[in-house]
Amino acid sequence: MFTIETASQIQLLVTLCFSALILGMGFALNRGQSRYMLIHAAFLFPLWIGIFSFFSVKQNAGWILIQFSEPLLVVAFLLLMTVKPQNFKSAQTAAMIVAPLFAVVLFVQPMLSLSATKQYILVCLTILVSLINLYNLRKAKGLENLLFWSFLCIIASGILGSLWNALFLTYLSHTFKTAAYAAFLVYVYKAGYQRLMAKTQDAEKKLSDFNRTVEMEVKKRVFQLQLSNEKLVNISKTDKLTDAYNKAAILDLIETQTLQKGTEFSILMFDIDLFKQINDSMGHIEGDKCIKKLALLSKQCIRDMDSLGRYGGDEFIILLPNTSEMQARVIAERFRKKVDETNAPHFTVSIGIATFPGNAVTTREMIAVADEQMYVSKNRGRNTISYRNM
Ligand code: GH3
Ligand code: MG
Repeated sequence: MFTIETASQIQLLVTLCFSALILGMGFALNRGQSRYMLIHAAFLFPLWIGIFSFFSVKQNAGWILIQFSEPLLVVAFLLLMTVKPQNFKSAQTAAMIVAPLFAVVLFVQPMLSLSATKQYILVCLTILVSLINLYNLRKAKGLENLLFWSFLCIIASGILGSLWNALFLTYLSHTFKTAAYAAFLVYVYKAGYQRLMAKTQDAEKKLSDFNRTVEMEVKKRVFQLQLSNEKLVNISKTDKLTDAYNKAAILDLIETQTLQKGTEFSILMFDIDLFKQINDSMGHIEGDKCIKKLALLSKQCIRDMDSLGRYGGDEFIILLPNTSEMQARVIAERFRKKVDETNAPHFTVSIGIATFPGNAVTTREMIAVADEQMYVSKNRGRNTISYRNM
């Protein structure tokens, strides 16, 4: 290991420690962002020279690091300016770009052996540019403030360290340099953390947007499924030819009525008279039309709360909730007359009435009574209504 005086040892140690910290933190907080990682990679160089200098027998490596530590930091500043130009307005940008150039020349000048006058001019220019920066510093906001302070400290460190050869000034220079590194380190940490937070928030927003879209899509699908389910249920309950309930569905509805306590309801069972003759004389297609017409007439004669079902062939049932036998007789008679008015072809119906609970108390019994009364009507010469006396 080479031997250098205490002041330089401190300077080397500060440069090494901060380079390692900035490098590590920059890489950790900016993973995946190649441009920022490249900037922080600038600190790999002093770190490498520093480590190398400890194991080198020559003094050169340590000296090179000491000489170039400030310019390296300034280069990192410049790189940051190029990445975030929107944060630096024109005047500030100009100052920030010109100042580092002077700073670089200032730090390199000890090796150039300039004359005293040229050194003096250089120092004056550096001070002037630093003052411009100081003025800009008042306007800088948030994190950029830290960068300006760091920059001023490094300029001050350079001026103090390279012009006069007094020991206390050397230590003061190192103090400024340490402050510059510390401010830069805080900037790297805060800016990296902010970017990380912004990235996380962005990812969270995208995730919640995605979740909302999925939720809406699921709701839409569920609604469509419910609709098609309802359609399927309706299809399974409906008679294709007449659009009335089919046998199973009308029996279910009657069953539901019988289960209600304290209710009274009636059913009308009816069948086209001599329908075979219509089929035989006019054909099945005309026969179908008669069945359809009968269903239509039935629907016109009943209330919204009533239900029409096709029991089979030319046989139908009308369910009349909250209807006594007397009321059912009126409805049945009105319906019989309406059918009797049909023409081309003219046909009639025979109707049987059953009332709950007077005639029957179960679905099966209700059907049996209505069927029995319908055949009573047939036997009485058709085109009539029949009911069992209670
Ligand atoms: P009744 O007065 O005793 O009822 O005499 P009917 O000739 O009407 O005798 P019945 O009710 O037993 O005959 C019903 C006929 O209806 C028998 C069948 O060929 C016919 N039929 C059953 N379903 C259909 C159908 O969907 N369309 C057509 N066109 N005819 C049908
Ligand atoms: Mg018939």
